[in-house]
Amino acid sequence: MITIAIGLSIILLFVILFLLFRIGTLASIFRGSSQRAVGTTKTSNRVNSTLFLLFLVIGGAAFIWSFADAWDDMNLPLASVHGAWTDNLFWTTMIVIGIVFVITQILLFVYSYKYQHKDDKRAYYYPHNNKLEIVWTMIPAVVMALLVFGGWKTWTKITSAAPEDAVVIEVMGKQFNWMVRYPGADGKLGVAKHTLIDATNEFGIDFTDQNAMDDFMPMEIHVPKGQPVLFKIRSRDVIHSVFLPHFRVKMDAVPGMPTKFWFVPSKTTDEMRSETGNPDFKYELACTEICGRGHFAMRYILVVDEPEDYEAWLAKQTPFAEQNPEVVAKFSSSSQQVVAENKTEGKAEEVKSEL
Ligand SMILES: [Cu+2]
Repeated sequence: MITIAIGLSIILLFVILFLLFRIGTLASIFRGSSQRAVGTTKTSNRVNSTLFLLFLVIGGAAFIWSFADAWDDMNLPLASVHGAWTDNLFWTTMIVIGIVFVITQILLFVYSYKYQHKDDKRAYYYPHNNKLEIVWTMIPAVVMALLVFGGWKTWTKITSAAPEDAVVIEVMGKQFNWMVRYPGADGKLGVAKHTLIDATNEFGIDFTDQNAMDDFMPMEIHVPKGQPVLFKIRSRDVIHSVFLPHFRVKMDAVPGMPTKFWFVPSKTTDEMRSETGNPDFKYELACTEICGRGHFAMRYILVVDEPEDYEAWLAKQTPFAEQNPEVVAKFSSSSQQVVAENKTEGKAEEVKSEL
């Protein structure tokens, strides 16, 4: 309510200023001011230049307020190794462009006020200066090149191939929830095909593939602290986006194009609870692509365990095939034709899931 009232007051202020400006302009026309002929009046210049200053003050205040208001959301506690590199890059860029932004905006609006039209003033004719142009072209070019180079180096490091011993987890987005699959004891995800998706087999897993027999789908993601975790990401319908803000992980889930992201969690959920002082703290996997009406509901909990707790959790999980023998039975009882089809098409899928 207060926000609406403030918004309305600001709009009203601008309307009043505009009306004052109009009155000033009309009054000067009625006075028969000769300055009207050259397309300007004293009042309009004064009003416009003052508005520039006003805009600088209000805009500056809004700029500072937006930062202050969003500060906690922008600075979530960090829980991954590569997150420190990302944050470093983000803040370096933010500080450099922030300083330039503030200086240029102040100069822009203050000069507009200072050098408003005055009849007794003439502009200084200064058409060209090579040295000045070289300086103001080279400095931004070098700074931008350094920022881009830094970004490229960090991006290369973050998107390098995952270590061999990474914990592999498949994350699949669909309207409107995430589904997660672990490869089980063999460490290999079974082949999945979109043609096999139905109400009982939401991943479209091909149970003629032996690697699929120990795959399991938990209700929460568990990962061990200090070990690399590789997300193999896909989507079943539209574009979704995997977002784990505390880990600085963000990667689109694109239908027909598997993506991946690997990271090393550096703080367990319990450690984060004591750091934030919030006993209910939970890491969250959110969708950060507006993917439809139920987008807001795409939330999945991620738990970072100490390695031994993670092993204990793993040992408690039951493979999907064991829990749903009737789904697997459909594969064994179906005709040899299905098996033959899978043999040929399965290869292509396997290549994809290796990505
Ligand atoms: Cu989504």
